[in-house]
Amino acid sequence: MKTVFSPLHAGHADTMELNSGEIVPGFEKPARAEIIKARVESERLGPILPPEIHDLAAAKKVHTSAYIDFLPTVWPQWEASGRGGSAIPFTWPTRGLRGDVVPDNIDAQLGFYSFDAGAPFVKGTWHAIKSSYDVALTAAALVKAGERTAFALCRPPGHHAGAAFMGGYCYINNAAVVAQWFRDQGAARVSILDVDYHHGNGTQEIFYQRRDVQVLNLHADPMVEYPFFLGHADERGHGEGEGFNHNYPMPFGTAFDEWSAALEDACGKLVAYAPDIVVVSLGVDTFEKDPISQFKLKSPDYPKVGARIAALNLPTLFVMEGGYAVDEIGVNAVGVLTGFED
Ligand code: Q9C
Ligand code: ZN
Repeated sequence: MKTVFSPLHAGHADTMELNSGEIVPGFEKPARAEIIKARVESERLGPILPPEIHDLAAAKKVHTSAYIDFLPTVWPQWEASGRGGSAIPFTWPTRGLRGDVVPDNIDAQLGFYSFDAGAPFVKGTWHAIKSSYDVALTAAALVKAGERTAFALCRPPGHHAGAAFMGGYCYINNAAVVAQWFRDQGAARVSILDVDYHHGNGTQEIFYQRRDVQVLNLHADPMVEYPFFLGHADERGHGEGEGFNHNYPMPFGTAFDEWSAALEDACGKLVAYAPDIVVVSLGVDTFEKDPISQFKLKSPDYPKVGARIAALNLPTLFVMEGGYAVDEIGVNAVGVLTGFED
């Protein structure tokens, strides 16, 4: 399997985040992608290719044009306001406030285009976001050209980003971008299988009223876990999209037996939908030692996940999402991929 990777992710570094009452170094850090890349090499998964550079047209098919145009302006606006550190929003246009006017102030704009304080900007953030997008589209093109599978080693991740919001370490929704791109390249139906520990709220929001992209989400119950405000089992899609969104919320402490039963059910829904292509939002924060998560998957479980996805016997693009147990992130993420190929 070919991997697409860009070193430009590394400019998105030294971020800060609010965690349990303290401002701490960001969990979503450059070592994540570097360790996965090193494991791709040591396991001889296949060649590692640089991304082709794309314009932003494909991003604007799933995000609003205003949101995408905003992203490259953040750091220049922040610097012009005389500050360093991490550009992080602190106020949001919640219920009862005006959500229809984009203010001139950069702090206000950050709140306008986000749902939380979890998508910080530093100097290199925009170029990392853009490289992650280029990585996803380049890997998608490999599958379109006839490869059975490919690995988009994206960083930053994407599944929390919606049509007009960032959050949860995510800015451009890479999985949504490539799903739409496959549709535009002639795929009749695309399934997105999101196995990240957190609900892919952005992906769900983008496709909620559509039937041409099926969204299957396995995650921690939003009653008790981030992102909290989406991801319940009764969210099944709306309008034309009704019946094409499937959520599998699971309790803290979920181990592979229970988790794989949900995967099995999701695979049944996927097969019934008969997509032309599967996009896997590949998070490995389901791991028992993940520092911000509460599931109990073990390293030997990940190849089984890959094998189950391979048994679908469909062209499959893996798009990297979360996973914060850095020491084991390479073993676990690449474990899914080698399990797929075995
Ligand atoms: N500061 C992904 O896995 N956690 N995003 C908030 C800890 C946010 C996770 C509490 C987790 C976001 C792509
Ligand atoms: Zn996650």
